[in-house]
Amino acid sequence: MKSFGRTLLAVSFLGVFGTIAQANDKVLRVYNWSDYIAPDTVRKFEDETGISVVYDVFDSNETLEARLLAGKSGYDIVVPSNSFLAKQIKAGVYQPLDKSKLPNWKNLNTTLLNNVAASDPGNAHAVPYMWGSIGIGFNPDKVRQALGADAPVNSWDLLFKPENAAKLKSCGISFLDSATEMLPLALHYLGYPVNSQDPQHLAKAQELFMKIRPSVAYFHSSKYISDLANGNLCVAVGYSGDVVQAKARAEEAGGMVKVEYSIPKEGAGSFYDMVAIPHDAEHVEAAHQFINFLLRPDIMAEITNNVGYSNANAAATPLVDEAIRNDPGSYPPEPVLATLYAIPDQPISFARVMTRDWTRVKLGK
Ligand code: N2P
Repeated sequence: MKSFGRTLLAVSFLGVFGTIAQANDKVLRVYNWSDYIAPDTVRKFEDETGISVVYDVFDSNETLEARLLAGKSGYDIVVPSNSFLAKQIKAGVYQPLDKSKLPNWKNLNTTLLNNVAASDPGNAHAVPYMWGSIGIGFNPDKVRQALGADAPVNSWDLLFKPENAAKLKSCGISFLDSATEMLPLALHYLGYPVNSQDPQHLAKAQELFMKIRPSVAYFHSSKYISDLANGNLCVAVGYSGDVVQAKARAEEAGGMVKVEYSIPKEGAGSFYDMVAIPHDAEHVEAAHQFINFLLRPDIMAEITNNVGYSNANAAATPLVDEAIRNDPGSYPPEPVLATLYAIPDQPISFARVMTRDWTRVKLGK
């Protein structure tokens, strides 16, 4: 009886621990940008693998980096932009990928892989996911009402000339809330190198924003999608695919509100967002399974079709909706591509200086 009891105890003990071990293997914690996946991507992965995904979102590299540098993030998959990746790799934030577990790696666009190898030599730590530009999302009817038929929607003058910003104030202007993306935009507009660390250049960039600050409704990196779609904003400096999504939402709502995206003639910032596994991830096997799943052409094409960003998967291109492939916001033509600049990769210490200056811009003092 006694021994039966002990066996029972041992069995239940094993059972409990077996369940815990299994539960650990069957979980994946993902931290991705908001509005950056198809509605059923995660469910499909869960159905196919039996792994349950905890899916959280952020809307700026600054937020993600704060989580990563604070210590254990708790995530198995994160998606930094290439401008943040290199320094995070150097800081030991990521583990190398086990490419033997990523047979779908072969689907990636090799030119693009070479480009991102500048931030991650040998593509050892990260997989390119999507890329895009930071341009102007606008409501053509409202902008023309405020500035006339010749409104310079193809130029950053639309926002950086205080007289234009003042006329747009009543219909709403927003900027992204990201020092590392918005200050280089002002530097570029002023003709300074986008990666300038010269305090005088930075002061001028700050001044440019200060002059139009009274006309800005808000600084936020995701809210503008619904505000553009609902007609609550007339100009938003935003991410290409997010504006494409705003346009799609406005059309679905009946098409009363019009939304367009412009890459200004002076050029715009571009980014590659990269999928990586933190060094202290607990579910490394599941993380590789998820990355390999994302690298499937059908899965990747479905994501692009829903979020409006170009992906890095050559094999997925024929599966991308023609409307998206022909949308110059999502897939800019060659001459426009040539005007894009890479968002600079700044050391953590200088990024802090930029964040301090940006906080002053937001406060308006
Ligand atoms: C998704 C924004 C992703 C692009 N909402 C910025 N890296």
